[in-house]
Amino acid sequence: VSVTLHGWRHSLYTQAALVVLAEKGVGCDVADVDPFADPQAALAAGHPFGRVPVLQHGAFRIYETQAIGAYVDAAFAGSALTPEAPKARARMVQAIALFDAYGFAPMIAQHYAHAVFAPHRGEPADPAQAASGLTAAQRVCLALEEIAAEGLVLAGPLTLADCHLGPMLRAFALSPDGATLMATCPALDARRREVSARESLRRICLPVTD
Ligand SMILES: N[C@@H](CCC(=O)N[C@@H](CS)C(=O)NCC(=O)O)C(=O)O
Repeated sequence: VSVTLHGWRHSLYTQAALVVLAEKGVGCDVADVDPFADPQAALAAGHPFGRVPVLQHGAFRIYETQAIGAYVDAAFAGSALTPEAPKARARMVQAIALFDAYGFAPMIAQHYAHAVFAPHRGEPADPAQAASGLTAAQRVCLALEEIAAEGLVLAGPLTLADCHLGPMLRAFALSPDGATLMATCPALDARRREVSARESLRRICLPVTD
């Protein structure tokens, strides 16, 4: 049964899903869908909100990156990316959920997009967006630092939280201001470096100019 990920190589949610697939050792085709250039293509790929990624496994289609990760982890052999212990499992879900709810918009859509991605690609960037994203990112980094320092997840064995946050934190720290903020969160920053160095991320997280 074939596996296809509909996504865009610069989409960090697409990268997060690809990291899960890579860490599970699941081979997949990538169907290129740039939701910003072609919103219709993302709708056609099966995402009712016109975003990426969308996973297709045979006749089964699923969107929302956390759901894709949980499905791939449960449906395929390979090392488990979900802890057995209830507290660690709950922390993993919490880290992903809090990042999606409070982290992605300021850290990625505002700060990374306007401080790193757009300027490096010669696209219009708004420094005010970059600045307000950085301010809002402080609370998110502190919340994730508390989780990493506790050590149930974002420490020890790789979990879905590392796959989800890995490409995001790597991207955020490409900005000098982002890196400076991350450095105030030692457990989180150490984990960010460790996960960024994995073979999967080195292959999947491309330079912004590619
Ligand atoms: N909640 C979604 C978010 C996906 C998402 O926001 N993807 C971005 C790219 S990283 C996107 O497709 N944006 C297109 C748009 O906002 O029009 C998930 O978890 O997969």
